Amino acid sequence: RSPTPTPEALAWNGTGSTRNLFAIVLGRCYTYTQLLRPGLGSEACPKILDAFKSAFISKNPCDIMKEDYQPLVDLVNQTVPCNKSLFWSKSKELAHQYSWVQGGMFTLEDTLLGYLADDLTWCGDPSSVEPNYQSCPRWNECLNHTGSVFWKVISQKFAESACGVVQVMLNGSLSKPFHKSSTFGSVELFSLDPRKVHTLQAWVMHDIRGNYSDSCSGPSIRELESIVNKRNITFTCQNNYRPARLVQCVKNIEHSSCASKI
Ligand code: NGD
Repeated sequence: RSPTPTPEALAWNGTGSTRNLFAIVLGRCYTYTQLLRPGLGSEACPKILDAFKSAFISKNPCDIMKEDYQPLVDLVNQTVPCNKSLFWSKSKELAHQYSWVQGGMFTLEDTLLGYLADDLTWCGDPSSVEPNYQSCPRWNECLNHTGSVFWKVISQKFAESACGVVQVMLNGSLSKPFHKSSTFGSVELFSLDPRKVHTLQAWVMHDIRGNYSDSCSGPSIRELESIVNKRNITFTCQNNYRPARLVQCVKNIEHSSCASKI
């Protein structure tokens, strides 16, 4: 008799799950709840890992629903203080550097759920109880994608809970700093609650070695302004918000825009 063949995992076009995925997620959970923000309670970490696994293990990675992540989301009730939410689009590195140095602001990745998953790749396979380490779908390979659904769910929750003045850091070195199809433009912006959020402040940051351009008055930011105003939220915009520019200056200290203005 021939041995039973092991079923082949589905093959996708993107890189496979991050090696040691579950150890990394569990470790990050303890780091966050025990060292970075004690008070949230680290006892829940094993349950959080289980809920994360259950969301996608043994499932087709292109067939994940928002509901699959709901048990995970329900385990974490973390609120961000008013005036402290920082959204970003195409400016991840600077937004994270700024929020780390500044200390009091929260990007999504400064909250537990975002911290657990940032920069990781994960997906399952219908024929296995392990993550698929060989390949995962690319973001644009399918709609109900394991990773993109996760970020949609937690980005929406993050934006829904924001209050007071909120900030968004955008990339002014791109011809379109604001994209309606980005997660910020399609999920977060429309999840802000105008009864709680009175102002959206945009910081349009330019690469320090790029040319200066007044992106705040350009068509892309005007489109954002009109969406925000229609939602009854006040809009303000600043080119090269000085505290974030000073973070860029750490690596470019000789640049003229880094000179003291005192
Ligand atoms: O096609 C993709 C792809 N598109 C986006 N991303 C992708 N990753 C792929 N492998 N393939 C991921 O989303 C990538 O890690 C990017 O760094 C990240 C954000 O995409 P970007 O820069 O276009 O900005 P978005 O507006 O779509 O999203 C940023 C906002 C921000 O306020 C966070 O609160 O939405 C939240 N977020 C969404 C998606 C992913 C965060 C992340 C994250 N930390 O990875």
